[in-house]
Amino acid sequence: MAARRGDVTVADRLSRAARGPAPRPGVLHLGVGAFHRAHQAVYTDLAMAATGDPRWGIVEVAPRSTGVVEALRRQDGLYTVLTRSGERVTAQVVGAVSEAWHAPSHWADVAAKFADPRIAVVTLTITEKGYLGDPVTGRLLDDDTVRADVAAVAAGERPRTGLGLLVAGLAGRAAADAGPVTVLSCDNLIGNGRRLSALVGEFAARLPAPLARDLAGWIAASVRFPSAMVDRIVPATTPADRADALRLVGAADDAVVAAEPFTQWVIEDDFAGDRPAWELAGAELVTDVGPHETAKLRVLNAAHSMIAYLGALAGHETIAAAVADPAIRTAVEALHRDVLATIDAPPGWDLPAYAASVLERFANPALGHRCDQVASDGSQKLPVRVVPTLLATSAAGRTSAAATLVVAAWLRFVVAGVDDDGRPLTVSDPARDTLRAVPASDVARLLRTAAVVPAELAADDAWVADLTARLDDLARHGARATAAALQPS
Ligand code: CS2
Repeated sequence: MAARRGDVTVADRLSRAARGPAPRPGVLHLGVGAFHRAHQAVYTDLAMAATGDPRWGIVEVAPRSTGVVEALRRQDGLYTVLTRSGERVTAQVVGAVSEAWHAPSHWADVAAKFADPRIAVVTLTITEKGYLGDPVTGRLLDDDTVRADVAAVAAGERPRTGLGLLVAGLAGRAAADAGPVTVLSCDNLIGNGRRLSALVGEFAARLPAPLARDLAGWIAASVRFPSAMVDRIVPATTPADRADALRLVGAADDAVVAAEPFTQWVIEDDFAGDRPAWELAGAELVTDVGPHETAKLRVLNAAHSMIAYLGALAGHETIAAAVADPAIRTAVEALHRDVLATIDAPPGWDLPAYAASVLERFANPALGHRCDQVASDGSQKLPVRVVPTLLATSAAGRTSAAATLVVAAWLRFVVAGVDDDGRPLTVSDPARDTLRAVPASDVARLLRTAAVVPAELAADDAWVADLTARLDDLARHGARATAAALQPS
C-alpha cells in the first residue's frame, strides 16, 4: 500500500514504515462505516496492545462503497479517531486494520479471506436494512434483491448484499473445511445474533437442496452467533474532522472518524473458537445480553429518534440543539418515563441514571450530529426502538402518548418532507417513496404500507385515532407545541 496521497506525503504516524508491521488477519469485518472504525476496531487495537498478541488484525470488507477502502489502502490501514467533548478534541491512531477490500471489485480475494483458517471471528455493521429482514417479523424478505442474491450464491457468483456476502463466505469456508467461526452482529437490532442466525438459516434454506443441507449442517456444527449491545455516538465525518486530523496527527487522513468519549460493548460470551481479548479493552462478556440491548434500544436509540424527528421538524440542525429545546426535552422525558416503567434494568444498572446520562451525551455540542442523519431509515429503526414500548404499555393496559408521538413525527418527517417553516428536509428512508404515494390523510393505509407496527396495532382503532390526532397537531401547531403538550401517561 502506497503512503502517498496526491502530492501530500502521508506523515509517519499514518505509515507502517514508522509504526511496525500490520497485525496478522484474524477478524473479518463486513461494513467499514464510521461506527465500526470508532468502536470495534478501537477495542481490537487496544486488545492487541494489552496482550501483545498480533493475531487479530481486521480484514475490512466494504459491500458497496469504495472511498474508505481506498483511503485505508493508501494509509496502510491506519486512520485517526478523534474524540470530541465540549472544546476538547484528542486524536488516536488506530492500527488494527490489516487489509481493506471492496467486495464488488475483489470478490475472489474476499471469498479467500472467509476461507482462511486464521479468521476466527466475522463481525458485521451493515445497518438495520442490510439484514434483509422484515422489520416487524424479522423474517427474510422475498423480493428481487434477495432472490438475485440467493441465485448468485447458488451459482457460485458474487452476491451484492452484506447478508449474501456473509452466506457465500460461510459456504466457501464450509467447502474449504477452514474450521469454526463466530459471526458477531454489531448492529442495533433486538437479539441481533439470534436474528442474524435465523436470517442466515432462511437464506441458506433457499439454496438448492444439497448445498442448503450441507451448509445448514456445517453452520449448526461450526458457527456461533452471539448477540451484542454496541454503543458509541459516531456522526458522519465532516471537513472539520479532516482538518483536525491534519492538525493533530500531521497527516491528511481520508478515513478519519470523530466520536464522543463514551463507548460500551456488551457481548454474549458464546464463541466458536478463539477471539481478541476485548475484555482487556473494556468490553463486557456476559451470559445474557438481552436486558442490555433492550435498555439501550428503548432508552437511547428511541430517544435519539424522537429528538431527530421532532428536532428536524422544529428546524433544529443538530441533536444537541434539539435536546436543548425545552419542548423537545419534555417529550423525551415523557418517553423515558414510559420506557422505564416497562423494562428491567440490566444487572448493576440504575435506569433513571442511565436515561439522564444519555441526554447528557446527546447534549455534547462538539459532535455536530445532524438530526437528518439519525432520522434516516426510520421504517427500519422504529420497530426495534419505539414499537416495543407501544406494545409493552398496551400489554399493561395503558398507552404511551410519547411513543405514539415518535411514530407520528416520523410519518410527518417522511411524508411531508418539510419542516414547520416549510423548508425541505433531507429524507432518507427505504419506505419514503411508497409512503409518499399514499394520501397523507389515510393513516391506516400509511401504516399498512410501511408496516412499522404489527398488524394488531395497525388495526387498533383507538391507537390509530391517537396517532391521527398527533399527526394533525404536528401539521397544525408544529413539533414544538405538540411536544410541549405531551402529558406523562
Ligand atoms: C443513532 C445511532 O443514527 C442513529 O439511528 O440512534 O447510530 C446511535 O448514535 C448509536 O446507536 C449510539 O450507540
